[in-house]
Amino acid sequence: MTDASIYPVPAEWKTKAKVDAARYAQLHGRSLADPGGFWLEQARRLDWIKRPEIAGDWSFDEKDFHINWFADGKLNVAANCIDRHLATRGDQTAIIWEPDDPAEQPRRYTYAQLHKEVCRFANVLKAAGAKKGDRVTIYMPMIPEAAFALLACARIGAIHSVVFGGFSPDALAGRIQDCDSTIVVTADEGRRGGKKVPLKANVDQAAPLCPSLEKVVVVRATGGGVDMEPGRDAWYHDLAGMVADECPPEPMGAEDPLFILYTSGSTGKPKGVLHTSGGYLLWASLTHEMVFDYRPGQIYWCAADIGWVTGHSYIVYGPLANGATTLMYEGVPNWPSASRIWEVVDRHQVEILYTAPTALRALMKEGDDFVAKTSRKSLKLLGTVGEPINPEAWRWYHEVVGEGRCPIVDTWWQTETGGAMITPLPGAVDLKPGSATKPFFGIEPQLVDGEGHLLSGATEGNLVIARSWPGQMRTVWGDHARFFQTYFSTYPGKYFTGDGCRRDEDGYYWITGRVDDVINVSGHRMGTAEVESALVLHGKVAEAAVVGMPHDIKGQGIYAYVTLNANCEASEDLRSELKQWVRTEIGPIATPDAIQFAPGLPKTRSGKIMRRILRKIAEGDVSSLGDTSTLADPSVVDDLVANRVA
Ligand code: 6R9
Repeated sequence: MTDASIYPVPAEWKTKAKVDAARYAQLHGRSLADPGGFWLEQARRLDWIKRPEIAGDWSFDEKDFHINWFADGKLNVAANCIDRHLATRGDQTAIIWEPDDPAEQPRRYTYAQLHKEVCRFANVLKAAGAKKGDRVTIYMPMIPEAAFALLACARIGAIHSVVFGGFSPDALAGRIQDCDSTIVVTADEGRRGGKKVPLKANVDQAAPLCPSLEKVVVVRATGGGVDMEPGRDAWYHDLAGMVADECPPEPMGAEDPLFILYTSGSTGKPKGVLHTSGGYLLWASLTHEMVFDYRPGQIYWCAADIGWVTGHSYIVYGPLANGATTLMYEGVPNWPSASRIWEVVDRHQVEILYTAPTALRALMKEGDDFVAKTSRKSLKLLGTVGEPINPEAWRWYHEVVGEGRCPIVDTWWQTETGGAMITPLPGAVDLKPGSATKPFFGIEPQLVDGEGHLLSGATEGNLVIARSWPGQMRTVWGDHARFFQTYFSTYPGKYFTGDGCRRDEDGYYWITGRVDDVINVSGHRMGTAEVESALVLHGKVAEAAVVGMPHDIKGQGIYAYVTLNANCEASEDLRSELKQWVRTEIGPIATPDAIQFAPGLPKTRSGKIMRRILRKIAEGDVSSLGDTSTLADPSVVDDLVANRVA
């Protein structure tokens, strides 16, 4: 590591930041040495109905497997995000909403207005039959009502399950069925980059597949025409007109569920990651304040979608728990032009911007002029999340976007972790482009080899977390055995992240990417098995194997090897048809970038597909395929190499 690749904490951050290097060392040290004391103290940042007297109570061992935090505490998450701010900042803006189309006016909600909106939404859900513990699926565009819906669930103790608006009717149906949702909240249509997304029509397709579903509440967003099924469907505005705008928050145990969020894993079926109330909110709020050095009054923008965990923790729960002004953006980064993000920054005087490397790479490609013609003077801090950021994109973000003045917090975390885990604190840690740097308070990362041996010093291995933290997921909805199996059985006694990681001589962590069968496409997790299942559903496909391949913008692209049924012809038309097929089955983000027709796949004699070989071929690295002698038919490899899709 040369000095040129280290970006020291700027002088004014050293003195003004909430946490400097000495304080970080002290707090991190104490969080590990006295976790009970440390976390009970931190828990005071929340507004408890009953303050907890116990912090973590957990064991990762199979015999005694359990994870609880603040279990004797009682609180309501929505009251923490809204009610407790009313006395001090009722008239402060809580949410700024920036519409897809820049010609339209933004909307603003103060905390007092947010209170009314959320109470009304909560009463609508109650009127639709929702009770504490019921599951409510939220399939919404990025409009303020999406945030209201989350908070309304939290207010009445219903468990929300947000399904990304880009998912297909089938994917939506699977997620409604898995948790037996009784209510779906949706909108007539969504908008993204000037295009309409038929959300209600998708719900209509999914609904017949979902026996648990009783009510569909439809928010009017675009005014586009939709079919309403009498008895099942109701307009939000009709119901809202009939209910009060006061709704007492439901007292919840700290370990009562807050939400389910489905995420891809190594197997075909998405997992319902369950987060609970107290520990999750504490984690979202503490990390939001410390990682972004957030101060009341600052305009903060996390440019994620509410359909992903980043939107949950860093658009809604973390910022609102901290009384922040959080910006919600309906659109995409490159429409109507590649200046859009920077224009929104200027329009709202955004001080903190948090986005994904894939968006940065896409904008970087358009050239610096789109950035240079905007001011960006308001920006003080930049953040990234979702995938490893390549140093080139990091430097562009730092030099061109931030004009060298803004630290970049590269935050490594997962749906499962609830919030940031390995991340710089901007006043405390010198930055190295591409490294998520150091662990947050309470986090003890370790690197292990394939056999689970602990590796020390500068080294590379599999990233595990050696102890529980408050924001940790608590179970896979409906399948606790799968929770243990997925995360705690590979390296007994430790949480396995599924990521590979390098630690350098300064103790900095560098995430190298997934080591399981998950690929990271534009910061979105895709299980290769999910794409494979979708492909084999097609009548002409006998078998499919999917791997990641390097992609300039997306980070990783999807490369599919497809074996056709006997007497089916490979053709360009079939290739496009299969791409469209996967798009319809799962959603646009799962569309394969390359499809190679393969008469045979490389299998071991026991029938296991050797993905290592398929990955190498997809990467174009055919000189080092390694040992192929254990294959049942080594000759298939020559055919695969010869017919690689460039
Ligand atoms: C928050 C979120 C989690 C996976 C994770 C890792 C990758 C996320 C990263 C990063 C390198 C970062 N990842 N942040 N890799 N540096 N700063 O993205 O959650 O959608 O569950 O994805 O994303 O591979 O395991 P999720």
